[in-house]
Amino acid sequence: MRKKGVLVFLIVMAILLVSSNFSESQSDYVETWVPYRPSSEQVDLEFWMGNQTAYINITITFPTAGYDISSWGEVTKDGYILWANSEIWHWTGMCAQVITPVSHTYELGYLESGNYTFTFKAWGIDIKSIDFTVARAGVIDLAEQHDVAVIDVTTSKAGGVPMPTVSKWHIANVTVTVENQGGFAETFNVTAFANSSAIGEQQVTLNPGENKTLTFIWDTTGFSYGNYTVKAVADTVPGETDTIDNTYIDGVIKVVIPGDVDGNGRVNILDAIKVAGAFGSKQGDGNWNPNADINGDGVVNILDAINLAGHFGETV
Ligand SMILES: [Ca+2]
Ligand SMILES: [Ca+2]
Ligand SMILES: [Ca+2]
Repeated sequence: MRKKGVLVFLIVMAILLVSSNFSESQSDYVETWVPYRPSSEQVDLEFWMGNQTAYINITITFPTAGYDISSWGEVTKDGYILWANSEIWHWTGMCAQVITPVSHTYELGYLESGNYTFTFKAWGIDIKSIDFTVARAGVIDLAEQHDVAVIDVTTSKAGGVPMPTVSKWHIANVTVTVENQGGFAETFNVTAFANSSAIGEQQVTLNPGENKTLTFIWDTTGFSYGNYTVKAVADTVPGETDTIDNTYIDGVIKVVIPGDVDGNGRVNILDAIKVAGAFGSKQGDGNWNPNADINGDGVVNILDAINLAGHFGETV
């Protein structure tokens, strides 16, 4: 009897315990926001540099839509250690059962060269860290340098066969691209040359990193027949040390008798055939031949044929 009494007592106690637990969990089960910490597997960190500024992209993948980030935290820095302490919440009530990635970008600002660690925290606890290296060889210098450059020169006769030719008394366009590779806004002159003769000069103002394309029109009227090296020169700006890139040499272009399309020194039937072959074409067309555009107006038409006819049989 005594044994049985103990058993009943235990059963009653067990029932009471279960029911009290049940009622307790029932009463506690309210729909509310509770602090939440993701696991490191849920967090993806990616370091990148842009415009001399360091950034960390973070993506947290939540298992449902029932999460909220009230604060991503401020980036804090102590030497080579950086961190941000976030505040993340989980909704205990009903929510959409969809995997929900949430992304953010931390701006770390300007960092000196070195090896760094960034740690993402939630509610003061480390969740995930990423190590990264900032290598600024030359980059620091760039920001402190004055450096302009000519990065490309091309003419409207580029691609002419067997060499680019421009008819005397007519024009070719010389297209010059200049760039500010330094850290200061610069205003400077750019001069295009045929050999040592200036074709034209233009002033340009460029912000750091900016580039601009300038077009010079080379009128060959005052130029003798023969080969010319086309180049462009950006004037050295105050404080500039890298001056080699201020000059860009495009190549050789030949000033010829109007109509000497192939530049062999005589205007003959072979030149006429080349004009005929490009007749009706303009820049960009399949049969476009820049040399056949004798008057340099961007199309090969009757005006070019007339020009050629006017000099037919001439030799240099
Ligand atoms: Ca330069
Ligand atoms: Ca010829
Ligand atoms: Ca033409």
